[in-house]
Amino acid sequence: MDSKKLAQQVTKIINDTPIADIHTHLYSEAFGDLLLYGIDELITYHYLVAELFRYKPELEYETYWNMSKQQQADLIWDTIFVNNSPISEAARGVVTVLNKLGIDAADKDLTKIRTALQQYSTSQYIDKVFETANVKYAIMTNDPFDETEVPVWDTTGNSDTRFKPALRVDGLLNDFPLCAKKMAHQGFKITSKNLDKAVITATKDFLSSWIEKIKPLYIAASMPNDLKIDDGSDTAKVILDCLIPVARENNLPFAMMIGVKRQMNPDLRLAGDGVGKADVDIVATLARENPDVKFLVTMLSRENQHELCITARKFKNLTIFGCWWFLNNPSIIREMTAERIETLGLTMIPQHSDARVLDQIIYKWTHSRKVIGEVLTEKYSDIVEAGWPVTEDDIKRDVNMILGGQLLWR
Ligand code: HDL
Ligand code: ZN
Repeated sequence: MDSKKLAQQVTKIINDTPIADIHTHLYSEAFGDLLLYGIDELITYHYLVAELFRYKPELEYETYWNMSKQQQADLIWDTIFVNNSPISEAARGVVTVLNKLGIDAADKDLTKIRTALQQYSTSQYIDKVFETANVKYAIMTNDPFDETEVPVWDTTGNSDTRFKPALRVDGLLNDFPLCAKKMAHQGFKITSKNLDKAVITATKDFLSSWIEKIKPLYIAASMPNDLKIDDGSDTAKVILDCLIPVARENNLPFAMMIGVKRQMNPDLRLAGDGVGKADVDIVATLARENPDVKFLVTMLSRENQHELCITARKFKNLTIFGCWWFLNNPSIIREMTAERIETLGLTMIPQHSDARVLDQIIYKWTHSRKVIGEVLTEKYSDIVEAGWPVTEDDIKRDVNMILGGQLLWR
């Protein structure tokens, strides 16, 4: 197969393979306003909020936060899209979504775009977006401490199989006392403020009851760049005495998302988080000490990536995934996918979308499919050049393994 044909084959197969999107912040329609979608939500995505203040440093934070959603979108649209070129990854993403939905944005008229998108009902739009993105399912981020989300699980629950649950428990690491109150409110007797034996048992019972209730595909928590598990802290106790044992007892993967500097700039609210290099030895220690637990790990710092690849080579119970958040940019996706294939072959999950707004799965996967496809083509070309035949079926098998969700189950 000559290199041009190979490139065409890989591109077609990667575009035709329905994606298992293993980490998003999307919700099915049953969750009401928790499901964000549409042009104003796209334009006010927190990535673009941070960029807005860079173009308009004179803008006061509170002035922006006091605006209506539409006013915020108008300001970002004029600033980033009309008066400048929407050339950043998050800005380009909005343009890709409009293009893929067949909406002409050339006259840059936001009112016209809003009107064009009003043709869809919510369920029609969910269908349209999933079909356009060719995503088979999106794993949600379900928080058992979220006052808006909990009642939905206690009433209608989720019946849309395109949205699959994941149990996200950052609260237990970030604010145990508050979560203790909420667990008590849900009927779990938390008898003291310290993480003593009784409190750990009650917390594990709480987690197991939620696993029973929502049937998550994994348990997840994001963790700071300065995470420590050997200091006897509450964070360490929650991870070692609650989350890992509960993952083991329920035969669920434990997803650790490491490297966040939460609220580096609180004035930016959701856009205010930063990134820091973390200690990959923690991942190695947990994987080594818990060989019967499956760890899914993504790290936020570019500087951690090569070390994480090599650590994954040492532990068969460790699968690394995604180009998370600040890494979800073509230049870094390319570098990370190449070093992962070179060190791990196909035993890794190259990407997740992290979409917060439904429409984003269109652009996040259009952009990622292109880059991952280019790297795969290069790697296939290398083995073809070395004399190894690569068939269409080989490529289909491989792409479905890394992007079709198979690895999540191993
Ligand atoms: O903690 C996370 O899951 C992160 O993805 C944050 O939600 C972050 O704000 C984000 O949306 N990244 O894409
Ligand atoms: Zn996320």
